[in-house]
Amino acid sequence: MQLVCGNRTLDLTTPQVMGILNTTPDSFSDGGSYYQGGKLSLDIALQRAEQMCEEGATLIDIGGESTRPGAEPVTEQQELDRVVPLVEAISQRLDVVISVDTSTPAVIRQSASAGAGLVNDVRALTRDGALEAAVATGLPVCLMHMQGEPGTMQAQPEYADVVGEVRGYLMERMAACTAAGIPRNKVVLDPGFGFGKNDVHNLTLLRRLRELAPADVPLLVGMSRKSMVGRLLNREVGERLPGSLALAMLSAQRGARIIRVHDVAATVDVLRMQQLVDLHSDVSAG
Ligand code: YH5
Repeated sequence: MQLVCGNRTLDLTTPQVMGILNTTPDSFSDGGSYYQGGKLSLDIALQRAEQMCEEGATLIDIGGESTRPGAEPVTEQQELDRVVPLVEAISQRLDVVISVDTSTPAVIRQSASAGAGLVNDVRALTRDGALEAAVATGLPVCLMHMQGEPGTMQAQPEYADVVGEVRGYLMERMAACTAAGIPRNKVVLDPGFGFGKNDVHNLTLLRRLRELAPADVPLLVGMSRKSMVGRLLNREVGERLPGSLALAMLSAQRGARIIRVHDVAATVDVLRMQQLVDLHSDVSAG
């Protein structure tokens, strides 16, 4: 299974690691890591991107909007200022697929011009003009499920059938994309762990991950350092690596092709070990 991301092609036969590069000043998990004197430092962010590549990330996800409840809403110009220069700097220097975590049409268009290879939208291209912008780039898209809106989505998430509803939404958004001109082989689907889901919803979606997408459509998952790890294991945000690694392995085992994480080196090790076991568990190799 391959994904053509602009001028780079990802081989998804083995699970790939997407490193998170958060350019918001107020992120809960890695807040303001790349700020110096209150200003986003291109140099520091670039160094972090380089490090994640050396550690084995084949995608870098750049986000400029915080989806955490209570976060300051970001203007289009702010998002452009945070994301586009970084996309440009990374694409000129590093051999990696750049993913942009955005719902904003102008950010989609200008990131693509600056060298992005994937459009990652937690709103699954539902904003006015977003689908058209994505079509115009010719890039693959990651469509994520979310119940509600970022500010309030965790208040009271409810489903009659969480797997059926998430799958139904993802199939509907994929159909909207193919109808608009994005071919099926350029669609990635994501259940959106923690986006309008309680712990039982999240665990059910992980356990039944394979039911969420057709076998030929790759799944992306993101659980790294999220609150579900915090609640399930009673861990503060700085103590969530072991839980996050376990979730990375379990999702790869259940068919996830792209794993979105903060801790690239550790995740790459875990996935490599899993691959080695699979490789040597073949009956004929016994
Ligand atoms: C995702 O799952 N998530 S932003 C809270 C945390 C830690 C991390 C409380 N963008 C996803 O990473 N894109 C985000 O600790 C995403 N899938 C895709 N495709 C939230 C996030 C985070 C939130």
